[in-house]
Amino acid sequence: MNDIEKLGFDKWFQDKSETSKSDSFQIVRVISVNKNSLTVSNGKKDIYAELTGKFLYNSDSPLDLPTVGDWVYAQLFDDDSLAVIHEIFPRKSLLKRKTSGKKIEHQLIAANIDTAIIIQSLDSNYNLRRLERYLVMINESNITPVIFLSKSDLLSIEEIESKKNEIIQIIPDIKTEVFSNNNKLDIENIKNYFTPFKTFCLLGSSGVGKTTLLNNLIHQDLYKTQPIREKDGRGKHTTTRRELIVLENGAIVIDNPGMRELGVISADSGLDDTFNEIAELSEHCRFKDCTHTVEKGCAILNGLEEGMISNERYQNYIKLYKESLYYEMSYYEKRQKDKKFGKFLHTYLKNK
Ligand SMILES: Nc1nc2c(ncn2[C@@H]2O[C@H](COP(=O)(O)OP(=O)(O)OP(=O)(O)O)[C@@H](O)[C@H]2O)c(=O)[nH]1
Ligand SMILES: [Mg+2]
Ligand SMILES: [Zn+2]
Repeated sequence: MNDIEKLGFDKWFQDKSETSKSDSFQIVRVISVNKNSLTVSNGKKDIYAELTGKFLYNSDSPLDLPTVGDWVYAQLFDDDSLAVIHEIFPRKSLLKRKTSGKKIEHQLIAANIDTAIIIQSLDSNYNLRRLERYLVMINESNITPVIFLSKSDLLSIEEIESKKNEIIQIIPDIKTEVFSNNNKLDIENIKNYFTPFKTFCLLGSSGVGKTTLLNNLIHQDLYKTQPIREKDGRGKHTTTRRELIVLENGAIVIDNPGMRELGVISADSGLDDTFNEIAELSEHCRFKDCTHTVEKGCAILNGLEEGMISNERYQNYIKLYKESLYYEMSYYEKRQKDKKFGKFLHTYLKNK
């Protein structure tokens, strides 16, 4: 196995590499992104990197810029101490969120992730609706999600069981693991998730213990952690940049700053995957453009009535669905006549 294969450059990428480019450039991976500079790695060392002017000139969206986890074609100078990035390699997956505000833009979280680990602490951070939001974001991106519930040392066994069961009922097909960063055995168990040469990404609110877990995985207090605020139990946003590191077994892990909010979501497959029991029913709605709010013959409303889907799930689905439609509206502002949205808005406003 060569150096970049050890950094996660697998067959999928090999098949996408172009000989003309790999002859003139080196293939390196972005391991951290700061405001004005990047760090890349060729598997041997970390290299300070910059983008070519042409690159910047040609990018008109944040999606065109390299993010942590990206593979790029670069030229190396000065004894491999400076890299100039020419092009981003095709991405196997991309984790992004939409920032709300007047103009909707994307913020990139990480690229080429195999598994996203959503961490919630079992105390005040635990929240099923937020969990669903994370899942929608991950499911949009063709990445396998797993759920880690941290700080089990703060709760009784009964409390933990009941929370875990709540999740399993709603999200049965995603692996859910309970652990405490203070328990060595738990950490040993959690370690098994981190398979060599695959890329993992730690997601979750500030203060849930992402960096503490990372420090546990590398057996060193290398990265900064901080106690949560006493008055509201929230984290202090200790981690401020995304960074990729390689564990001793070869697994690749990206720590992330805790997210304040997940932003708006789009009505891509993510929503349907996360609410698949609802999405499946929607295929049986009488009308193709059913908004699932008032229609006669709506299979979802029927399912709700018959108790096939829970009211909580339904409410959250509709909320996210609305959000996603709103997002699409502002994105395609010129296409306001879009039938689906027009109808939705019409029925929605009428019934408000
Ligand atoms: N009791 C308990 N405390 C924990 C556990 N894991 C982490 N902590 C504590 O929670 C606080 C926050 O941990 P961090 O690892 O900094 O949290 P983070 O998720 O990296 O937060 P950001 O970097 O701000 O996104 C620290 O004081 C940790 O010691 C755990 O399993 N049990
Ligand atoms: Mg952190
Ligand atoms: Zn319907």
